[in-house]
Amino acid sequence: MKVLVLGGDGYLGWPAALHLSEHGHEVAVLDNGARRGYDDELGVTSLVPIRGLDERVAAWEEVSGTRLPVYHGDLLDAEFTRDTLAEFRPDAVVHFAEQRSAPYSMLDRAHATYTQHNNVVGTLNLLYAIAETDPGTHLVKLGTLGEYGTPNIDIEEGWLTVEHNGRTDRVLFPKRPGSFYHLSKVHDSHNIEFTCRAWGLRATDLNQGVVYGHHTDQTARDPRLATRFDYDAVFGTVLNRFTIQAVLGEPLTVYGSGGQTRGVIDIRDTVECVRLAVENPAERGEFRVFNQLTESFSVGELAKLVADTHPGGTEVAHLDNPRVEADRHHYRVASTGLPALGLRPHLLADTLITSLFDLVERHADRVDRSALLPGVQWRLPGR
Ligand code: NAD
Ligand code: USQ
Repeated sequence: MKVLVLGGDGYLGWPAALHLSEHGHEVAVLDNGARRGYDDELGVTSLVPIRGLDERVAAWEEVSGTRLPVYHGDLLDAEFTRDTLAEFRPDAVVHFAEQRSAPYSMLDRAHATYTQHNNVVGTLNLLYAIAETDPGTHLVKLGTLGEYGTPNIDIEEGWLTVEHNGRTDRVLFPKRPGSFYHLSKVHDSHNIEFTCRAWGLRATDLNQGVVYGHHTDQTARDPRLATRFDYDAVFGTVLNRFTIQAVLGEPLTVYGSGGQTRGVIDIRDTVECVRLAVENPAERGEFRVFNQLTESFSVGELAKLVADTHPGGTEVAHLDNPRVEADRHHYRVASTGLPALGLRPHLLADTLITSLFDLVERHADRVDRSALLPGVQWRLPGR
């Protein structure tokens, strides 16, 4: 299939593009470089050094013998987005290209509006581009498990059958997310569902949990193919951060009691889920939702796992939670769609954590320790 990967320079988009390419698909990537710009803005860098997009692509061509065309540009540029689809004519578009940090979206008004504008308008431009070039193109969109929040009922796979006053309907599962970033994903989901209903588009919304890990089979082949690995309190995700903190001898920063529970997934399963969704498209007019997680852990359990695996003594610190989130709650998430398509998950094991320790040790001198502590507050000042 011809697959266009949007956000193909990012933590997940890059390895997903290589995974699809390795599996025989004709892949092109699009990116506007925004993520590297946030690094400059925040004064941080990926723990693992990464090459520029064109250099990475050249390295992949050298290693695999496969070409990977690049489109440098912004989804906010509607004409560029439409022209790219018109030129490449993809069977599927995999959409990773959003501002994806919850703390970044909560920095202040400017970052909240930037996040929602970038994500919601970028996705709308893409929906129009698909409708205008080929409405049969399958959109595989990265959503997030955090769209649902932590309701006191089981979380179903996107849809919920509701009985009310003697009548029954199938409705989108009610959403109660925890940041302006997570809200942007909810708005996207509604816009995408509407275009499936109104225009007959076909889409798969992958409501993914927190990703951990670094290598995939493809990125491990050459250091020039490495994907980014964020450790700072704005872009670093929880398990990746805990492994880095353990190696540096810093306390693991558990926010609040650590009782908050999240779905998680290994980066190797992320890329495989994307392949499975691409190769098994939604029907025309269908808004299909998969919950993309393989296990659930509380933050406290993740900290304990890392502390127990690390050979040195590791301290676990409970910081005042900068976020507004429940830390005692029900959490049971349905996830049957991707296993039914053949997903065989990598479960979190101490071997993986140990390999992350090795990775961190090799690059520990690149860490700016001052970027480890959380600075972004969810609450209004003085409240
Ligand atoms: P990332 O920030 O590393 O990658 C996103 C890429 O999109 C970046 O390279 C950025 O430059 C690009 N981009 C952003 N806005 C763009 C625009 N307007 N036009 C063109 N390119 C643009 O993020 P990631 O961790 O790879 O996440 C990718 C997707 O997966 C995001 O949508 C995110 O919400 C979702 N997701 C990530 C995780 C996780 O733990 N990393 C978990 C669940 C869902
Ligand atoms: N947390 C800590 N200590 C830390 C970092 C995080 O206790 O040092 C806690 C947070 O309070 C939160 C949980 O760990 O309860 C997860 O935080 P995170 O920063 O790892 O992940 P989150 O902000 O939820 O966002 C990440 C990605 C985002 C994706 C989301 C999936 O950045 O793109 O959408 O995971 S989900 O959480 O399922 O919505």
